[in-house]
Amino acid sequence: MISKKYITEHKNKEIYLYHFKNESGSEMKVTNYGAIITSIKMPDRDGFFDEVSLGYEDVSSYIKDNPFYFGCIIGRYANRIKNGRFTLNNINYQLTTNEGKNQLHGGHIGFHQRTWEGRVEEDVLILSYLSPDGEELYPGTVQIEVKYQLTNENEIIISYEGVSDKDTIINLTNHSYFNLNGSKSAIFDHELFIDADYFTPTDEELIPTGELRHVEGTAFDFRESRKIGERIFDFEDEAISIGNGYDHNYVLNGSGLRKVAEVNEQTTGRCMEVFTNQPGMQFFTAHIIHPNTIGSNNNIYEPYYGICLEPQVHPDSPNKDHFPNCVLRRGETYHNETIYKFSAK
Ligand code: FUC
Repeated sequence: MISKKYITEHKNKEIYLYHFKNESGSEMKVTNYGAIITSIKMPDRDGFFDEVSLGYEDVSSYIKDNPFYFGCIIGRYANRIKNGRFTLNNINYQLTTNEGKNQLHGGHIGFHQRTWEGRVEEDVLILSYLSPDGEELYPGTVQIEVKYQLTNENEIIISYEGVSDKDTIINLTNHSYFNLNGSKSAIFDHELFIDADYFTPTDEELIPTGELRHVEGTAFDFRESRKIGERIFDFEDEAISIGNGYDHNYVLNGSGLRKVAEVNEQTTGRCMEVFTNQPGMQFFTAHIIHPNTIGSNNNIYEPYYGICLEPQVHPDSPNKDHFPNCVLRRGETYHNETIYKFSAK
């Protein structure tokens, strides 16, 4: 069931909070400002419901500033594009730049700071946003639709579609920070499995060098589930030191909609599986969260309090021929599907 509550007006548009509740009693809240998931409540092994995603209590906090990109949809291009430049159909494009000379997460005003149109169809919330030609200097007017659903099996299904009137590039993701221990401690003891043999190391500016590096024998090997904290501060590994922990894109094994990751938290028994049709996934351990950040439910966050698992195409794909395709041709439909499935053991 989805109920809708009016919150405020922002730049002449109405902002709502949509409250999802399923038959198992699990809940999710989403606002049409930034298409942000503001809250996810899931049971532990004793049936106790608690907050498993980082966020703020009030929607107004997100409108004021969401510096860590809690819960939002990122677009048009998730992660970084080197120098904010790319070439498509022999035309050189210069995008806006908002992190030094590079573009991060869509530029100055990304999709996470836009107001989306919302409509509810049964148990699905459909959020749409029309991104005009030239927005953040991207080519093409793109019609975006993001659908959010919370099933009775405790799956959060996010499906994305986009259609452009000109050839362009696109890479959408959701930037939720998960913490299966009720968002009450750092994520070092969370156990992680990622089905990937390779990751994409970066330079100091977090732009992939183009190398696909095998995870074997490195701190990046999560092919067998193990605690995130085990090697997170292996600073002799240059990649760990650049990312201040993990801030890296994995080259996911397989293709099509498949299981790519699993997180387990032993004290609560909570488990989250990730399924996606995307070729890559950014694994980020949230060192950027400011100490003493006041989050929802009066939780106080510190650095390393969340895990982002952001299915996507690899960062800077527009400038790397051997990286997955991120070009959306005129009239074609972009389709991304990602599922976060919760359970307790
Ligand atoms: C992730 C990271 C970035 C950035 C951002 C807020 O996607 O890859 O480095 O800090 O989130």
